[in-house]
Amino acid sequence: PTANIGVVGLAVMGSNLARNLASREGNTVAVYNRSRSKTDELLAEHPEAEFVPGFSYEEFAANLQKPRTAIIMVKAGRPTDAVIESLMEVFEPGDIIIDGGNSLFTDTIRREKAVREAGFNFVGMGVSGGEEGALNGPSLMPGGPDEAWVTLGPILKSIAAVAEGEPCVTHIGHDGAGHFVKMVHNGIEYADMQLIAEAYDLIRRGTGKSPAEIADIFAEWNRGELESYLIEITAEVLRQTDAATGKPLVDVILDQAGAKGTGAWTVQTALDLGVPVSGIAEATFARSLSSHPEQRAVSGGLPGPTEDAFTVEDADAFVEQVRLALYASKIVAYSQGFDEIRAGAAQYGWTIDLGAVSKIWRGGCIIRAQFLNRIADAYDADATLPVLLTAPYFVEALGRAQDAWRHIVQVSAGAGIPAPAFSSSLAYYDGLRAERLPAALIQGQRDFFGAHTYKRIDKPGTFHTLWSGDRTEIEAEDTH
Ligand code: NBP
Repeated sequence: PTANIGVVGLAVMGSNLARNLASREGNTVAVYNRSRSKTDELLAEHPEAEFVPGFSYEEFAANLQKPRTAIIMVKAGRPTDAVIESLMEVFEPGDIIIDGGNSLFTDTIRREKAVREAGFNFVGMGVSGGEEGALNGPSLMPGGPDEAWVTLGPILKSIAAVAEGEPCVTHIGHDGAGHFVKMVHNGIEYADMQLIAEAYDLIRRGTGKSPAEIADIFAEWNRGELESYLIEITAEVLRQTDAATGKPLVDVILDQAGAKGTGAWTVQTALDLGVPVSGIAEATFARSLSSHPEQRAVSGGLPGPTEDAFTVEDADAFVEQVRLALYASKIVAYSQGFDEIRAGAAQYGWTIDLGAVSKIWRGGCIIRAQFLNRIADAYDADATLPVLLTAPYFVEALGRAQDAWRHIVQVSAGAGIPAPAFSSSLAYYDGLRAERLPAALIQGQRDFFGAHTYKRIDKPGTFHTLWSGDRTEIEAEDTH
């Protein structure tokens, strides 16, 4: 056996990852694909790479040094289970099976348990950055046993993206921790994209600037605290002209956003954990709303604001207010995402270093940004920070932005321009700040119709008012 690492599944992600591995000093890569043609293609197109092809699972296993270490890059779901089962038949105890696909973290928890009980090591690894990342340096989020990390760590460090001199990979935690963090990463990506889209829409409709002019604004923003890959590519998309019509490309693209489901997973999981990720949820729902042409077709005639369409007196000032609203909302969205990771770790018994997570997202992945350094600083200063946005740096930034943020939310509501992520982020912020919430009234209602009881601000215990009797208060069993 000559290979120190193997890849199963040679579609676009697997073949790019295999090429990345093969290009690094010290790696010899065993490759296998169910249908032979993909393996033949990879070998023919990349004679420079030191691949050791196998044409059966037996051959693939025989080509690997022990402990055998294999990364699976096949379709998530049943195909991944099928490959794991096949590898377990030809591997030996102590060998390491890594799932690099986009698996749901609960599947990873289930698989890790089954594979471990059979004597193997199982690593569920989030891989971010798409095809380009897989080839040139992804952000990697492996979860699994410490034992596997000893062998795997150096290999993964050799292929990961590098940000500020550090490889974008860290051992996230046990079993499903890596795929969980990758899921939340994708959810944050949804929120970030929606916020940028709202900013563009408000500027366009408020100032009448062209997409090309707005591209210049985003390019300018990319030189400041918003510097990020998503802001950078937004400028490029807005600047693109359609060859067929001569119009801005953004004006000929159908306004229905698709989704592959990881945003929905993030929100579903947050609901189960009781974590308000309103920015991610609104972003996911906004894509859903856009994708219902039949509903939108019958809704165009709904009455809008009776006041005249909004006029912006000072376009430069307005653009700056939108920038501040975007930055503040982005802080909220990331804070909520990290809150979900914190809650997930508590629920599933993972120890996750949130600062390390923010650092490995600085390169290779879609949400790579300057901003992640500020998050790392916040967790460096206080690793147990209960709410990320209460770190001093963010408090200052939110304080600086909040008047503009409130103004933009008012203006968008007044003008009838939807800004669900801007406004829900502000509502979350004000909800956190509130000294008293109307939740007291909700507890009263719950006690009225369901005897769900309430606690008092002035003494310990659990209480119930005899609503259908004489309305006196009695001490009650805690029925939560
Ligand atoms: P696909 O998701 O399109 O899967 C195709 C591969 O799965 C082929 O190699 C195919 O083999 C193999 N496969 C299937 Br389908 N069923 C199989 C089975 N029962 N046994 C063995 N192999 C089977 O490939 P991809 O687009 O390269 O994505 C790979 C993984 O990476 C997925 O989980 C995907 O969600 C994830 N992904 C991540 C990103 C990202 O940005 N992180 C981007 C894209 C994809 P065949 O050639 O014999 O049909």
